[in-house]
Amino acid sequence: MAETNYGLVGLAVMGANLTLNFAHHGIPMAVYNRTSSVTEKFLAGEAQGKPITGADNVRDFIGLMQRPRRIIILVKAGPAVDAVINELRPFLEEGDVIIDGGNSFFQDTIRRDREFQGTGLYFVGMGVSGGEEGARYGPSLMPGGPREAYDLLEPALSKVAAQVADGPCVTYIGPHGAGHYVKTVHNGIEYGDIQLIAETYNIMKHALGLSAPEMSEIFARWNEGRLNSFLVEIASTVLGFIDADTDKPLVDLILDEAEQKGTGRWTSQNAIELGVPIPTIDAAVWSRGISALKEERVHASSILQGPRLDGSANGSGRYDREHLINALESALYAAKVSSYAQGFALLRIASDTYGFELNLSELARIWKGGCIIRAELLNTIQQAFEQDPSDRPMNLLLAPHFAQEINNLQSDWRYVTGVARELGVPTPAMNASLDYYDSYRAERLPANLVQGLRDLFGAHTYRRVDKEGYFHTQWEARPEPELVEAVPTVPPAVTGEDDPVEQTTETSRT
Ligand code: 2AM
Repeated sequence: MAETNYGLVGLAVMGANLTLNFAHHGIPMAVYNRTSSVTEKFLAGEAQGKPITGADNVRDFIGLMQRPRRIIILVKAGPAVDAVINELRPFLEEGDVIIDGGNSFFQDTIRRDREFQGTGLYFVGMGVSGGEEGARYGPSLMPGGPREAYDLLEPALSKVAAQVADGPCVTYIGPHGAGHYVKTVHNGIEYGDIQLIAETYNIMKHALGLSAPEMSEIFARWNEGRLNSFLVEIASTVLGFIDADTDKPLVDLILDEAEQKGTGRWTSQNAIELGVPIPTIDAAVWSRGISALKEERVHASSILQGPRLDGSANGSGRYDREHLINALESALYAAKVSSYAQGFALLRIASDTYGFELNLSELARIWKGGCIIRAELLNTIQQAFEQDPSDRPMNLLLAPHFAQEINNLQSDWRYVTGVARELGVPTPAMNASLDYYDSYRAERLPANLVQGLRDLFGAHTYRRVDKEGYFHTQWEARPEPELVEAVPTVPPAVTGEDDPVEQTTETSRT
């Protein structure tokens, strides 16, 4: 077999397909899997006739590669990654690179990067998006870690990544956990996109009583325009699929319980930690959660009332079909832009917080191909963030192109959310996107009253619009507390977050 520097550990679906992708591009591969029968089967099957060799133990596997070795690990995220690293470590030599291509939690990647520092070895945490198909024919790759390790990998990664008009869908993301962090947020954005598409379908279904094949055609038409994207395209495919056994649209036979592997939740958890609002992704996460409560929902549907959801609104001619379909297209697009604005705002803050040095324009570029959220819209996002730092929008909604578009679309957007409310069709993500937009553009929010309430019950202080400083007010004349006899068994007061705290700031009593 030809000499190689490249190896891969973990021959499940993603690992096997990525190996075939490397080999297809003329990069010989060494492979290893914990269960050696999997390796044997792969070598005798799909890998036949290709420059792929394997070993049934780590020592021999390492011996198949020249230095500096570049070993991709594609095993289940979590302890398995550490187990594989520990197995490989004794055999690695100065300059070798380990690349974790799984869906690892970015804090684990930061820890592993730290553990590799000073060892002469390199650790790269690489997000891989595009599923099985992407891994085989061109994924979007998000490698993070030491720059010099990336430079070593760049020629091969550029070949195996998806290719778009302005280059391969790979770039150096940033140090330590940057790659896995960006992959996590990518998945969060994907959750938002999927939920928005599902809600749009649901409104269409209930307001107009359209069949799945009819809606398939509408999504196909939308895919020709500004909504052009992989997810809208496959929404059309799924809605148009007829089940051979029953001759019914398959989508109508699929149980309405959405599952999740956790990356959407990680995105929400991290955003909460950083105090960055990403309500559309949050809504997508909890929507999957409530969908999983199928039995409870079925029970509740017979007790809790709302408008009838039988498509009869269409029969009554309540909504003009063409008008509503066009408005739905506008609403889906506007809601998606708002969701991306949130996602990119999170990336910007996280980049500052964790020192990821993210280039937002480059992220939009490498998401244009290979990955699940690939879409026409990313071109415009890439351009918006390409500006000089002084012209770069703080928030995507402020990019002149998007601001103008949304200003024009918002009446459709409001109409659609109104229709959903009227019919009792839940649209958490669509509403969250609109609420984000309305909150972000609000010169004044009711947080003044929030601050007033907090100051009354907890002396938390507030600031004023007309004077500098922090203030506390004695809001009401309190009766003198009555003296009570001391009771020996009174438990200590539990201090909650919003209980009074010691004032260190300037306060003024009015
Ligand atoms: P296996 O075939 O031996 O189970 C997805 O589960 C991939 O990760 C599989 O290739 C699996 O190997 C591998 N994997 C899971 N846990 C592992 C571990 N602790 N050590 C090594 N490989 C592991």
